[in-house]
Amino acid sequence: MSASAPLTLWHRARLVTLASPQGWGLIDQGALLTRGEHIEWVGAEADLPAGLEVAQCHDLGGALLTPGLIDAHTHLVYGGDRAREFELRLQGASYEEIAQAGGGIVSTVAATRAASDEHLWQSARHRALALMAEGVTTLEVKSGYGLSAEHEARCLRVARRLGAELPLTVRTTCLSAHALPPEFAGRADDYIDAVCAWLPALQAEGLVDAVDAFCERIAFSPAQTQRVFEVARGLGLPVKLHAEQLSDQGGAALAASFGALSCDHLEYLSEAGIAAMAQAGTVAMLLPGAYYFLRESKLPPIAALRAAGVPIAIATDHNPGSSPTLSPLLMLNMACTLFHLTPEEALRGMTQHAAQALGLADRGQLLAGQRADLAVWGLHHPNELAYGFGQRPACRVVHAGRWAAPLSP
Ligand code: DI6
Ligand code: FE
Repeated sequence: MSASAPLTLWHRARLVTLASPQGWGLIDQGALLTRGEHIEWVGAEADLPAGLEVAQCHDLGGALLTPGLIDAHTHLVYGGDRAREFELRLQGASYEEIAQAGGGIVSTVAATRAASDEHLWQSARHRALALMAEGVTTLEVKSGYGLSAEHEARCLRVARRLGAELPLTVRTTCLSAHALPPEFAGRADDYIDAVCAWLPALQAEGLVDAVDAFCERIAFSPAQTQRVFEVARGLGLPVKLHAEQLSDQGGAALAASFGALSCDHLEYLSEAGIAAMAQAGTVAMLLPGAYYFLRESKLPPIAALRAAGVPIAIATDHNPGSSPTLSPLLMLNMACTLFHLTPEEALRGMTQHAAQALGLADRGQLLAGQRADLAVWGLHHPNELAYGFGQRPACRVVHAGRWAAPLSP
């Protein structure tokens, strides 16, 4: 924070601070002072310190002001689509059957490898803009559709470019252990060796903030996952895991033993997995879009996660196969209707707890010292964020203390 940067006042707003562990932290007729990229003061307008020298003043006209949304689990960079696979699933084929028959993730890998750099960039940019139009200011982007050193790097470079060219913070995650590419058919351990070998080069190029894997019957075993995590640990990179989505593999406990930032999906999470996550301070990242789109019926153990004090986060899981949504607000709605979260838990899941899932302590609440990443909504009460679906409320975002100009798709 630059102490000499001028002060900016944002006033006539209804603030949703989420400042305490419980409650919205509503401040009617609130105001916020920012200096450079950071929040300097939050409170009731009537309590603004006297004698301030404010360089700029934004009248928000009574709008609702929340922390910028954080979509902490996406697979945003890929080629092609899976609409045909959707039809097959509607006719009765399961996600696992399609994957085992050579469809699923590896069909997106083929389309991604065949896509030009320009196509990957334009399509990812378009998706990022759609998320930003619903309040997103920080976005996690995973690789995992390249599955070779060259194509994983290509996808991660697109992710980095999103952060460089858009008013958006991007955190990248290397998910090379997502599926077995065809050239390694029948040689999963050899593929894991290859992933372990290219990870240091991806990190050296500045492309990796965290490491993820898909630990599942149709993907990689706990032992293979562990090998990738050991390399991550050696490089000082935090880990997270697609765990217990379709079956209980004990992945959550494994990830927790590596101090994972988050375990994601968790429909089949066991009591032991919950205890391990609680102990390690690992966030439970729930993905209602994938649960809905795969027509799952086994709910993640929400009540037990709450009882154990495991922080719950929510994300879009945007990807072409299991969650082709670009609506974070729809995810808030589904977190309530499908997963029985309260609207407040859902919003906290896409702000404060999502920040924790990315290892970012500087965002997710409206507090002095946090980054000035804000979402300004044409709504009256924060419970409306989860209540409507498909309504597209008026929304503008502020990134690092500045209005993000509306960008054309
Ligand atoms: N679990 C998911 O839901 C996504 N990846 C994963 O490991 C789905 C990816 C896809 O089907 O393309
Ligand atoms: Fe995912």
